[in-house]
Amino acid sequence: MGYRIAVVGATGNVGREMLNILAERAFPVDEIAVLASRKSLGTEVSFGDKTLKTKDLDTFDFTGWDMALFAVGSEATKIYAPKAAKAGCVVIDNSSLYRYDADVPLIVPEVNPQAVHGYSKKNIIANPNCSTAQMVVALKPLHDRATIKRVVVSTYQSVSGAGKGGIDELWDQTKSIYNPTDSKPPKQFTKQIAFNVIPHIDVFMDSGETKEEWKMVAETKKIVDPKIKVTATCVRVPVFVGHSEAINIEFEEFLDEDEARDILRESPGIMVIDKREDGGYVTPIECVGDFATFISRIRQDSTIDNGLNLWCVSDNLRKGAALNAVQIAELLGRECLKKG
Ligand code: 11C
Repeated sequence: MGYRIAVVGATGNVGREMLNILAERAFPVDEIAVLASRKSLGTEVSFGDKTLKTKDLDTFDFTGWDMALFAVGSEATKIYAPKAAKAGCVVIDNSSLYRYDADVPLIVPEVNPQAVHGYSKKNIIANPNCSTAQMVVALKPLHDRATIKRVVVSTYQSVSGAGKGGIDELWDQTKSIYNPTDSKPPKQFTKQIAFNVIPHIDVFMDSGETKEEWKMVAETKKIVDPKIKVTATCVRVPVFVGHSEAINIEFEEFLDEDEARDILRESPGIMVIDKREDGGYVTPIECVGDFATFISRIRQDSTIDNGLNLWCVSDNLRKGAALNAVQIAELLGRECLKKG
């Protein structure tokens, strides 16, 4: 016996990946509803070898549905997630709307699976920001061994994090470099993204940091440990899919680089590719379509007593969004909503 699952925002990049991953992981589905806003109504999406037509989110009745994976912006989530939750359908939400709500668990299954039991307070579980998800997968096993005091992270985030508009803008600008008569002013990003990098993701806050940087701090504290100090610089780079992060970690105790490599190798959701030779590390293009978070360049930071540096790469549409949401659904099914 399986579940009745709704995917909300099924025509977007993340919604489509959710459907792919539900099929790839053979999630036990009895019935699936693919929902979208009116403007995408009737659009067809693939689910395994089936083609499904989207239904109208506005008129959909969530009663009798077990879980809804939401991949729409915060505004639509604000309207429809409470409706679904009230109808008894557990919402797994990819937007940032509920992440910082004390009554909503924020979950990365490899890190804080125990938090799933808190779902029933609001019938909502939040999925973290993509740049946080891959980082905490790497931090957690190291924190368990040597207690992390402080993290300094610089991100190199792909344009797909900004949705289809981001992908189109990089594609169009890249083409227009060779055909300048075709060039359009930037719309999605504040400056040219093709052949450039932009140290700005999401809105600016009073502190001078961006919301993306703030999210990495707040979400790491909620998921891993509120005592960990995090400082982030988030940068958009001209890569279509795959976020990369250079992470510097300061621990309470000494942790040798070889031991850290062994710990990470044994940890769930992680693939270590770390040869100290040309090409012995992972780049974002190599992680596209994969489930793992890849770790390379593990090395001691000799400028502090107990420090390590590492390079962390993952598919932001998968571990950073759709995969993590499906893993939460699997966890919820296993722990709380058992069938059969
Ligand atoms: C980006 N990380 O790369 C963002 C996208 O809070 O879920 C995801 C934003 C979020 O632009």
